[in-house]
Amino acid sequence: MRVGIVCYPTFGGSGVVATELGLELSKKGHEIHFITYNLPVRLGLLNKNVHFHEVHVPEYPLFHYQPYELALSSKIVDMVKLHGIELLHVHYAIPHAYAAYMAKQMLKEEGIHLPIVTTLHGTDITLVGSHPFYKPAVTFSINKSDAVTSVSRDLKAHTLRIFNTKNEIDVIPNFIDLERHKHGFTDCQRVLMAEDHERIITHISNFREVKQIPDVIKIFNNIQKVMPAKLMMVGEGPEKEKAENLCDKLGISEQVVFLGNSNEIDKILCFSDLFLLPSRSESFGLAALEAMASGVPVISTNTGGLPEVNKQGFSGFLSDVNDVEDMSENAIKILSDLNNLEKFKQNAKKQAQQFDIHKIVPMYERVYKKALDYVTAIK
Ligand code: GMT
Repeated sequence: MRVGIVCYPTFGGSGVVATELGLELSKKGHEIHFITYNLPVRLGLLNKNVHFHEVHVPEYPLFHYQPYELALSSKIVDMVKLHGIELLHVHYAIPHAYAAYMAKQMLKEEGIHLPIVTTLHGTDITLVGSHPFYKPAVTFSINKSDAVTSVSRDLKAHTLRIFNTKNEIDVIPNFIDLERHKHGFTDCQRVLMAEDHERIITHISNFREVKQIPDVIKIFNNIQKVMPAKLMMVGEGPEKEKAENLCDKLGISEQVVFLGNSNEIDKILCFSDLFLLPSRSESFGLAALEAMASGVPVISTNTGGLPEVNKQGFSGFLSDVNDVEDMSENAIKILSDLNNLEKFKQNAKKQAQQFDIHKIVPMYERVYKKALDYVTAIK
């Protein structure tokens, strides 16, 4: 099948899922066309099955806001016509599902019927999409999609609660390529980061408020009072400076390394002992799944879709949002005994197997087929 994928090309989870999905589909023989404003960060070399079409938004002084969705819908129309794209899969409702609908209508005028599959990722529903400024447009875009998927049962329930949706929503969880996270101890350059006797704690995110970055620092502060430890902070975002200041105030700056954005997440996770994700809201928590696939247990909150990913007392522990004391105690419980730590590491890997890319991607292929059949039947 020739599939167009629209996504954010950044380090965010939705862009990562879209890219990994496209790459896996291309290995299965589908022809994939990424349509977005930059080369997606996890997209390597392009080949006969993987194409990238950049959306340009010309600057014009009259526009206070440059009209990205206009440029995107025009690009979709052009690429569908040029490459014979048969189905469009948009990741993140805003503004992608909206632009896709416009493209679909323009193509219809020319007798081309393009099915639209929309995947809801989280903040497009829970934070941004439910804002009164966007809600009517998001509701409309969801209802006009030919198929809608959400990355967790919780996100589906959330969507049904706050939007007047008429469409069926298929839950397709995020996935992981377990082969990529398979590494022997010798592959891990642990010595570069910490001494043998130090435990390595990791957090990866976009450093937005929703990630509760100060809680990450406070939990680590409690851990390092009990055992020698280092904290790896991976990512960039608005809360980073505040985090650096908090480390300074707590006198732990020497033990905290801010690594910035990284394309080598698997290498960092390879030498990590524990992953912290104390988010206020999280539709799935792809970063936690990536950690588990590398055998890193997870201390998280119990919000949103996290209980569908991290299993209490097995792959890690879950606590109420902001319960720094409970999360610190659980972290110390896992880390203080090496046998216990090893058991949690093995369990984390086992739990990640549920989300094996080879189990999940066929679910998307079934949704594509359903959307294609539906559009063919009604045209
Ligand atoms: O918050 C992020 O990490 C970025 C955001 C995005 O849209 O890229 O992530 C959302 O989608 C991910 C992939 O489906 C999920 O794993 C994240 O849980 C979700 N973020 C939130 O719900 C806050």
